[in-house]
Amino acid sequence: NTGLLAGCTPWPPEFAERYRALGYWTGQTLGESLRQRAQQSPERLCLICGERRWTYADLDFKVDRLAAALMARGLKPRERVVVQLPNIAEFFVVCFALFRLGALPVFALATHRRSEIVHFCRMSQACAYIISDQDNGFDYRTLAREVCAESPGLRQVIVVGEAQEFTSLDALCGEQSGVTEVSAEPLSLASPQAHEVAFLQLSGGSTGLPKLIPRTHDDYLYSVRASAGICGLSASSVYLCVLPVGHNFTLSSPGSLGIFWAGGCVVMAGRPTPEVAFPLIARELVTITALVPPLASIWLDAADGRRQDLSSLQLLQVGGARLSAEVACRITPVLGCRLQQVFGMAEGLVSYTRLDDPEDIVQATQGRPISPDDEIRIVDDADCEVAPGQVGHLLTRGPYTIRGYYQAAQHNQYAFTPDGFYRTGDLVRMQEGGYLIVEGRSKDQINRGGEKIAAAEIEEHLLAHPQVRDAALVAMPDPYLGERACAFVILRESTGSHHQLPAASDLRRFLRERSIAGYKIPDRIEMVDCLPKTGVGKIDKRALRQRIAQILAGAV
Ligand code: J2J
Repeated sequence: NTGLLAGCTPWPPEFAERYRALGYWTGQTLGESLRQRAQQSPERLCLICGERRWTYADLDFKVDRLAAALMARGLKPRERVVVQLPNIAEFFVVCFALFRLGALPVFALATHRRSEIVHFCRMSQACAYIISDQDNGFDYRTLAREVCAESPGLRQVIVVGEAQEFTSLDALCGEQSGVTEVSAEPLSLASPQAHEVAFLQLSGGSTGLPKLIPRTHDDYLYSVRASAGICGLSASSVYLCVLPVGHNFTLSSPGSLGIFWAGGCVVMAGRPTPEVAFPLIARELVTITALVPPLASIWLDAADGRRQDLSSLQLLQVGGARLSAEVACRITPVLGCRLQQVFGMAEGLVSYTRLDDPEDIVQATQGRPISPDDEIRIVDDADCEVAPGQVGHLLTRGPYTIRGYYQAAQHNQYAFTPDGFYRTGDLVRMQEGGYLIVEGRSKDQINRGGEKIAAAEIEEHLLAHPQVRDAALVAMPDPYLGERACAFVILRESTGSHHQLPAASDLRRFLRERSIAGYKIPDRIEMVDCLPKTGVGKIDKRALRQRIAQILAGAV
């Protein structure tokens, strides 16, 4: 079976041929790219996690052993595996083992909870779920029990650390004494083909629950290689992995995969705080890292009175949300490194300021796309191209941008144009030289300091409360996170019932009990008697955003 995974949209053949002919798609898989690197420089340091220091040969070997063990346990090519791991080295053993098997990781965030994980398991029909025992005070085994109860397709849970009733990853990898189940020899697996889907990434979402994004080996490796080139990575690059390891930015822009491609070293940061990150930068001579804007602010404030030497740092990438000019202009003076703005999306398109761009471009734009074959259209509401320099909806198509979400035929009809452009939901304008400036958003999403919240998802949760009649989630300005989430809620009169009307704190508790990621709990809840409507009878979110912004401005 050489076709794409069912439920995925292939590139039309003429595009695929073109991307191959131009050398973007090379036919190499992610698993093979690690193998190649391990054969070229087996003794080079590849991964540092706490006191553990692995070479490329170490990682390659562990990957093969796990792949063999997973196969022995019945995992098959194209089966899906939800991977929810914190920033630890095992993440890469798991990913590459799955890549080599041709099984597909589904990258959940460590902050996701039952409601999201069950959704991913069901959506992807996952047969396995891989977690750490605990992290940041949270026990993932408890979560796994709840998830198993609601996800009939799950056959196994694999745990990094203390596995309790589940399967231990260490045992599978033969790293516990007396385990003979695994073969230490690299198995000759029928490796997947590069045009096939390698994994499912998460979308930020805007309508309902987050969609899954199928990325192929060919398209992803192209974006990784090109990103590594744009960022000047080499075998001497050292990347501090600060943001969640499975996020598209951290993984591929150029991220950990870019570093592995270049033969450099990835250092895992258990927490994104300066207290954890700065000593690691000083000790491991980190050269490059990636942050969201609020973290960049925290680092700048902490760096003023720092004790650590951060002079090894050459490049700080900032992306995921709008970077303010005030923060942008402090980075080089305070941290002594270059700034790079990154505007990207898990669906594909990534745009970078270049290392040799003048300062004003770096500070005031979100860069230009990776590829000469990234097609960009900036259009009005009727899909007509706007005049040069004007703001419009960003549509894009190209060698590493998906043509459809996973098993979402209906949603794909409006998320993509008939000729295959992805509707990013971002409002941008293009400056001379092809530089993009993100001016806003048309999608119904809150970007809470880089963490995306689909309004409809949270409104659904609120509407599940018996005393909520209607709810609308909108962004409100925040000096630190850029945006936070505010819910406007209409309550039902509790006529005839003895129940008191719920307070904001009750609604928050209700949401927490539904087990959703903490960052999605509204920062503010406003009880109202009615919600403003637009001409066509939809809730007027623009009016609500204005209302909460005014309330906040008045309250200052
Ligand atoms: C404003 N908004 C931005 C920026 C992303 C690299 C970097 C980021 C992501 C990412 C990524 C922005 N300024 N600099 O995948 O590979 C908003 C836009 C975009 C959405 C995508 C990568 N950088 N955004 O953030 O899939 O609204 O990817 O459409 O999480 O984040 O979110 P996500």
